[in-house]
Amino acid sequence: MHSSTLFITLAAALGLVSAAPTDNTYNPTKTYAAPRTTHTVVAGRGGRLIFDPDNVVAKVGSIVEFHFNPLNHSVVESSFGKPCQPKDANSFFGGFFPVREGQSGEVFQIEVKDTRPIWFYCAQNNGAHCQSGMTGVVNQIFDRQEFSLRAHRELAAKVQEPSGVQAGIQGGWRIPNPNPLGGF
Ligand SMILES: *[C@@H]1O[C@H](CO)[C@@H](O)[C@H](O)[C@H]1NC(C)=O
Ligand SMILES: [Cu+2]
Repeated sequence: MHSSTLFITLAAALGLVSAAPTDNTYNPTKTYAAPRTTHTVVAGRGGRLIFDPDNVVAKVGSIVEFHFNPLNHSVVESSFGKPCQPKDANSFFGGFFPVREGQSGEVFQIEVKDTRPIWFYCAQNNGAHCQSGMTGVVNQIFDRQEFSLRAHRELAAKVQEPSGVQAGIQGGWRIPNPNPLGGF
């Protein structure tokens, strides 16, 4: 065996280079990032109708992880101009998280897929949570005050209809809390 062939064969065996690309092999056109940043948001912190924090700055590819305090909150994706309603058929919805004390054993994670603002609200109509200000945003455009979270809340306060939900959980991952001792 020629020595360079031997090297390639050994290197392939050791996983240093891939021999022939198959569907499972390393794909150089894809980004294999380091562990992703997770931004935690707590719904209902302190028994209040809030998301905390409600204004998140998150890089593309990072995760926003919603935790749920009492009593029965939810999270749905909306749009700036139409608060308390799903943005469209693909908008994420984590379902409801009834919890009497502490925090729900489950969280809802979404991925930040691009740099556009992501508006969200709690769809609990028992107490009109969204209309009362239980809304938030990821990546607000800070130099456009007309599209601020505060302006969005002013619109939400005027919504007469009940908040909308999706038919089922979608657009993210509802999973057991990966860090149950993390507080909240
Ligand atoms: C939580 O709220 C949703 C929506 O209002 C409701 O359908 C569900 O029954 C509630 N769950 C509990 C346990 O109260
Ligand atoms: Cu709520």
